[in-house]
Amino acid sequence: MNTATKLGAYALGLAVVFGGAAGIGKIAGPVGATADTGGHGGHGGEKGGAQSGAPGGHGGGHGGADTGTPVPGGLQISQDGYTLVPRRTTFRPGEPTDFRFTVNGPDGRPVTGFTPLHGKRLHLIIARRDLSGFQHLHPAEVGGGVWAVQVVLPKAGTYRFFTDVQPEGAKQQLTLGADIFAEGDGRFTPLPEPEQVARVDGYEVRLSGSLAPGRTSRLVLSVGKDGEPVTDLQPYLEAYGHLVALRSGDLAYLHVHPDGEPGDGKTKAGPGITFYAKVPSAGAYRLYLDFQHAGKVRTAEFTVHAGSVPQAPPPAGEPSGGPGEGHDHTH
Ligand SMILES: [Cu+2]
Repeated sequence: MNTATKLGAYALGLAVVFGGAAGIGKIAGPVGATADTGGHGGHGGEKGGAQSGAPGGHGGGHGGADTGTPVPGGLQISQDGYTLVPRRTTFRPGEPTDFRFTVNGPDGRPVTGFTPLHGKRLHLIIARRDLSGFQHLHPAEVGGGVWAVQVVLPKAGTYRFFTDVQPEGAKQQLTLGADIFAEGDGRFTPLPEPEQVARVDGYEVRLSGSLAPGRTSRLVLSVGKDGEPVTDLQPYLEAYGHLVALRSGDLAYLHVHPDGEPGDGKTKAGPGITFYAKVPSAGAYRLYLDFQHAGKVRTAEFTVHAGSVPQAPPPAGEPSGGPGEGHDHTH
């Protein structure tokens, strides 16, 4: 916590890494009133509405709001010439399995040089496609750029594996994602409704703040235990908390860093951990907070809606207000 390089990394990380460093500059730049920000009014249904994106825009400042938007992390298995290559893509559910993979570089060979991100050269994040079953692991490099870690996929289904890395020579931090399958019939769980409090292992974590699409939002997560605030959180990966956000529907990956770090003379060891997050669109997100207390890392999970979550229109011809045929919509 005392090296200048780490501080540098954090200065970058203070805001948000969404699809790499390219997003960072946007935060400081002018955030204009794009059509979508906070858009409650957008329901109009007038025929002019379809083509709302006025060409040209206002000066150069925006850099073309749509075309300049970086693709969120985690959606691609290959980006900027770097590719996530798993040695296996199928698991048996519930069985501890040696999972090995490489990150191959533009020359097609496994990358061996990585710049550490919050103290680790590689982070492996796993979530089931329904956003359940979150895991945050740190594989070991076993030589030649091959990474290995024991993984259990608890239930049948499709999982997304993300590697968070900064290969030496890469322009930016990369989050590469690959689908991995746990064989068998999987039942998918609907995303839990938004709640302000998450409970894990006797801890309760309270979320305040909200996510606004396209804008930087401040979130505070407060950790309590047995009704008392926790004020002796332990540093984990050079912070008091790590927050990952995944977008429901495509698992776009957002890695959010806390405001401040242990040992900077102003960041307290709880109960509140402050984050700045910028989500790229309206929608439902699942937040996963890793925090360490009494020697153990735990994960608190929240569903958060940014803006108004897009809704599909009812099927054409369905009588409005009437019960759908064959479906039991209890209300
Ligand atoms: Cu990690």
